[in-house]
Amino acid sequence: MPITITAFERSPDGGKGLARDTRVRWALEEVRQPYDVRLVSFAAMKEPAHLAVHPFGQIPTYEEGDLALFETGAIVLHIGTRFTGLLPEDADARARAISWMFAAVNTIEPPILELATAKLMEGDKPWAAQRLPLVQDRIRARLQQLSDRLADSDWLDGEFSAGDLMMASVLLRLRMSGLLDEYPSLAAYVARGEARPAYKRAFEAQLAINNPPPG
Ligand code: GTB
Repeated sequence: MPITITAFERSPDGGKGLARDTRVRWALEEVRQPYDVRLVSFAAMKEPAHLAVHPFGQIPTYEEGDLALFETGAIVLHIGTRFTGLLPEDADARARAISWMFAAVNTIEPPILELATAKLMEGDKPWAAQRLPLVQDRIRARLQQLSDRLADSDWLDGEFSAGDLMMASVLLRLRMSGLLDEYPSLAAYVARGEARPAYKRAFEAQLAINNPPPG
């Protein structure tokens, strides 16, 4: 069944791969499934046709036959369940990988999003300078715990899994803030993710749309 995902017509990051379609592309590349991309503008995201697939009017979405999904955690979990290569066969190992996926979107990503909000949407508020270090410290607390758990392992639980894909994707967003580099083992962990051929293909595919070569 052909797979179609949606992505920004033009991502605000100009092709840095930070929009969330990259993690879905990465998952599809890991399991070697071809996919089509439907590009949507900010205006089109709020139109009924897109809202029928994504109730919150966002990207990415995932369509496969009659199945339409939103939320990257659910999409990557579906890809990992439907195809081989992202989730361990062993039931317990699979459950642990799924725990890491939830940890990525439910425990690590929220304070990272808070930082983006604090900088982009609240930066001009009189209390912004006081709030920012609090938000940064909440992120640091989680990064320290994650770094302690990762220790000197390559991946969070044995072989690379969808748990690592989600975690590395979430951490990538922190790089520009400098916070990731405060935790060298996590910076190296993210770099290992980025070095995977599947990630590189996903990154190049989104770059081709968001920052096409001239001419
Ligand atoms: N929880 C949802 C999921 O994981 O799928 C969140 C989806 C989401 O936030 N989508 C964003 C969106 O559609 C794009 S990825 N926003 C438009 C809207 O809400 O109207 C978030 C994003 C956007 C831009 C950058 N960037 O430029 O660096 C990074 C991340």
